[in-house]
Amino acid sequence: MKKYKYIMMLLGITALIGSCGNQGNGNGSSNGALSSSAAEKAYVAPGEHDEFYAFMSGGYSGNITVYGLPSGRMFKEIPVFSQFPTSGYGYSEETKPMLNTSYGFVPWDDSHHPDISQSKGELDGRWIFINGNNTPRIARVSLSTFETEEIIELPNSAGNHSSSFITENTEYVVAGTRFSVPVPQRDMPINEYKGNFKGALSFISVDPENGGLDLKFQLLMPGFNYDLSHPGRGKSHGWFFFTTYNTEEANSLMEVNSSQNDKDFIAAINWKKIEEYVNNGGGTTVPAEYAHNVYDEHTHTATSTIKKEVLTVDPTKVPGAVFFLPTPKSPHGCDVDPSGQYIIGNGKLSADLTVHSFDNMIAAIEGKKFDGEAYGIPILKFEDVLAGVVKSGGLGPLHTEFDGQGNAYTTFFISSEVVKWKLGTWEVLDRQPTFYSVGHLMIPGGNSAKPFGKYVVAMNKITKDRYLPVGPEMEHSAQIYDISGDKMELIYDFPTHGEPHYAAGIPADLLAPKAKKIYRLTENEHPYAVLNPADARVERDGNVVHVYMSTIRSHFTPDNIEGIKVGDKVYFHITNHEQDFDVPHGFAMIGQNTSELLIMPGQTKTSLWEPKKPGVWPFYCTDFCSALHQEMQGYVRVSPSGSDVPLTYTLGE
Ligand code: K7E
Ligand code: CUA
Repeated sequence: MKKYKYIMMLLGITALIGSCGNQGNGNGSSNGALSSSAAEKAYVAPGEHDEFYAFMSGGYSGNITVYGLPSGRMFKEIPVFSQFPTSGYGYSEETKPMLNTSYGFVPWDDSHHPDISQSKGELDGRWIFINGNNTPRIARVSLSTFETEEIIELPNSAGNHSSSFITENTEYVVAGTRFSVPVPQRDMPINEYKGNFKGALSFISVDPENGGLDLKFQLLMPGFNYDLSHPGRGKSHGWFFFTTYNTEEANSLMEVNSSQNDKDFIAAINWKKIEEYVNNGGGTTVPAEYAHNVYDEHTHTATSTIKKEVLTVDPTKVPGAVFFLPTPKSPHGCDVDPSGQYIIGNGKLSADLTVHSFDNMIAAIEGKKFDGEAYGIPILKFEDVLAGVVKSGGLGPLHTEFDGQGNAYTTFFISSEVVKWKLGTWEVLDRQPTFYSVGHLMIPGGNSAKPFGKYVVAMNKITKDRYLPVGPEMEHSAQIYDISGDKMELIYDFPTHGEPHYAAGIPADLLAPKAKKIYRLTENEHPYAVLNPADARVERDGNVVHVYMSTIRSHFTPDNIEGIKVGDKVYFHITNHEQDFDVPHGFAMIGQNTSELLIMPGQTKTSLWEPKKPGVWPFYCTDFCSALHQEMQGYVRVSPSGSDVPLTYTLGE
C-alpha cells in the first residue's frame, strides 16, 4: 500500500509539472497562488450565508460533516455511525441503541456515500442517507434536525460500498456488497469461494411520509465485488447500475488475480421488474439477523429491534431483470448522467472512459444479442451497448459528476486532475490539476436530474505540502472550482475531516428555511422528562436512582443531592427548558465512564453515573451558555454502600 501510494505520488507530481502552465504551480513552494478575483469568488463576508450546503462523508470518522459552499466553512459534524463525545451521541442512554447491531454495540464505521432524497429526480432536501461499510448499515439523517434518525443493518452483506444511492422518487435506498461472502454465513474453506459466495444487493424501501426504512428484498448475485452504483433516471428510471470487479472470483493476491479478465461488468438491474416479482409473492424468505434502530424526535429516544428474516431473490428466476454490460477491467465509479441516457464506467487501470448507452442496452436486450452468460445472467456485447469513449489522456479515472449543461467532470487519481468533457461528442474541454490524488468530486445535485452546476468540489486523498505540517498525517483536502464559465477555475481549498469519499450538495434555500431551531417542550414525550421545574425530583428504586433534572440559564434543578451510595446506578435525566435557538446546556459528572451530554432546547437526555468513591462530587454545565455559566454547577454527596444517609435534594428555594 505504501509503495502504491508512493508511485501514485510520483505520477501525481509528474502530472503537475506537466500542467504548470495551467495554474502556475509546479514548484511546490507557491502552489495554488490565486488571483484576487478568484479569491473573491470563494469569499463569503462575515455574517453572510453560503449558497450551498455540502454534506461530506466522514470516511473512517463514520460521520457526516456539513460545509458551506463556496466558503468551505465547516458548520457541523453530524454523528452517524460513530460515538461522538461532543454531543453524547452513542454515549447517552437515549442514543446508545442507534449503534446496536447483530454483533452487539458497534460504535464506529466507515461512511462513504451520502445521497439526498429526491422527488421526480430532483433534490427534495428531506433526508440524507449514508452507508456504513464495515458492519454493513444504512443511516437516514433528517435534514431539518440534522440528526441521525434511523439505522438499518444489512445481513448477507460485507463492505457495504456500492451504497447508499437512492432512486428518483426515493422509493429505495440501494446498497450493494463490496465483498461477496457465503450466504448464509457458514464455516467453509476460503478457496471454495468461486461459485459459492454470493453478492447481495439490498433494496431498502423508504416510507414516503416519514422516511421509515424497511429491507424489502436482497438480490443474490454471483460472487463478484460490487463496487459502486447509481440509479437510472428519466428514461432509465426503474433500473439500477452497479460496477463490478473481481469477476474472476479470486480470493487471494487480489491486486493480480482480480485483474486477469480484460473486461469486468456493469450489472444492470431492472428493480421495477424485481419489485413486481416480489409483490406477486416471488422470492424466498430466509433466516437472517439484523438490527433496525429508530430514533423518535418526540421521546428523544432510540429503540433497537433485531429482525429475524429477509426476502432474497435469485436473479435467474426473474427473466429480463438482470444483465451484464462488459466494461474495461476493474471499473470503480458508476455514474449516470442527468438525462438517464449515459452510464459511465471507469476502468481504474485505463486511460479512457467508457460510456454506455441506455437506449443501446435496451435495443440489445430486445434483440436478444447476448454474448454468453455468467451464472445464468445474460452478457451483452460491449460494442452493442457502447455509446462512446472519452480519450481523456488522464490516468486512473474514478468518478464522474454532471453540471446539467451537457458536461461531465471526471476525476483521475493517478494523474491528479479533474477533466471536463462533453456528453455526446466525448471531447475533452478542459482539465485542471488537483492537490493531490483526487477521489470523488461533487457538484450540488450532481446525482440527480437537475444538477446545480456552479461549483465542483474535488476531494483529495493526499494533502502533504498544502498546509502547515501537523505530524505524519494531514487532514484530507478539498478544492472548490468555479465551473460557471467554459474553463474550471480553482477558487479555494480547505481541509476536511476524516476521509470524505463522496459528498452531496444542495442549494441553501432548499434547506435553511426548514432547519429546526428548537424542540418544543410541549411536544417532549420523553418518559423521564421534567416539563415543570417544580417536578424535578430524585427517586430511588433499589440501587437504581433516577434524577429528574431540569436546566435553564443558569441553574440545574436539583443542584445538591445527598443519600447516593457507592454501588448505585445513577441516571441523570436532564431536560433543557430553554426555548431559544442555539442555547444548549451541557452536563458532565466527575469520574463518569461516559461522555458529557449536550442537551438541545426542549430536549431530554440521560447520562449514567456509577459512583465509585465516597465523597462530595461536583457536576457542571459544559457549554458556555450565559454570563453565569460558570455558576451552573452542583454537588452529589456519595456515602459508603450500606450508609443510612437519607435521600434528599434541593430545588433552589
Ligand atoms: Cu471512490 Cu468509497 Cu466512492 Cu473513496 S470510493 S474515493
Ligand atoms: Cu448551561 Cu453553561
